[in-house]
Amino acid sequence: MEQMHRLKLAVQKSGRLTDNSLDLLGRCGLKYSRAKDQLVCFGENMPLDVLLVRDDDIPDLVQEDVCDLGIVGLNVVEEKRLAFLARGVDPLFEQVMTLDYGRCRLSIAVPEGHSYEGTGSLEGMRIATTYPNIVAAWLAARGLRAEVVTLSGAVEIAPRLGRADVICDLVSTGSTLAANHLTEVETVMESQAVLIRTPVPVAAEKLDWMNKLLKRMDGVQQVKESKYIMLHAPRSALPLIVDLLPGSEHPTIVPLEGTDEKVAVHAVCREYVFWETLESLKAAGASAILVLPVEKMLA
Ligand code: PRT
Ligand code: ZN
Repeated sequence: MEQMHRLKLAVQKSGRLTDNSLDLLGRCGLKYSRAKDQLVCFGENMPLDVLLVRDDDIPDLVQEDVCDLGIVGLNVVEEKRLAFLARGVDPLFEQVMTLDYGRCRLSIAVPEGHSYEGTGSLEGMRIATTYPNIVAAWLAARGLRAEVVTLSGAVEIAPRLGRADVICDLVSTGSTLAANHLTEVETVMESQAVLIRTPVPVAAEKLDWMNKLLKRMDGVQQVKESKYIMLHAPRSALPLIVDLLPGSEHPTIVPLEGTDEKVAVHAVCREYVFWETLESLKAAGASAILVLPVEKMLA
């Protein structure tokens, strides 16, 4: 197939998002060849090529129309979007869907022992970050004046080096902050991997596959969250129990042999089923609760 008619999707080459992103494409049915150190994976069964690049370059590749699609952290997308706007350039990438991995938050953290009494305490401070545009917008929205110190990495040691008073960095488990004697005080944004696309109309030859890929990605997302729940419930508790089932419409109610008081309830839950939900179901009278994974779903 002609090169120009192939879809191009940018993915992080080697980092926290790489494995999940390639796994997602695999679940969408893509088979590709990946030679060691190669920058492009050629799709063998779809007219789709995967460019493996640094995550920071992904929005730019979509911006410049080198790639039609990209998978990258929302934190990077938002920082680039604000950077383009600050330069008076229209960002040419838009978020299509969240992908539910690479979750983290961009947070402000202060050195242990630093007295923090709300956002007002940040007034006049020096804040070290690799996300200067997001931090500046967050401060501006709160009418705070603080100095943003832009670093390219190792933000967590900036206070110790005297380069800043506080930091704003990505946090997932919080162990990096703890190891550096920093206390998280504000969440500036929540982030996860997202799919971005160009708002520029793609060539008709590519559009079919683009739509097909987006539908499959959506399907993979739905199935991942979905669980099949089976439980026994006293008839009297049915309304309450059905109410507690997360994201399920029209559960199946099945009579149980030998009893009129109890029924079996079967439902597809389209939201994550937490232990807390099961505990609430049990407290409402449910018993024999089973949660099963859903393999594929065709709506
Ligand atoms: O080489 P390249 O530029 O592509 O990679 P990178 O080093 O810039 O990115 P990478 O692979 O570290 O992260 C890619 C994306 O993963 C980020 O843009 C986020 O969207 C997401 N992500 C999720 C994270 C984290 N969790 C995370 N914990 N990115 C970075 N961290 C770092 C954080 O900066 C801090 O240093 O991990 C440390 C904190 O982790 P905890 O667990 O100690 O809190
Ligand atoms: Zn990066």
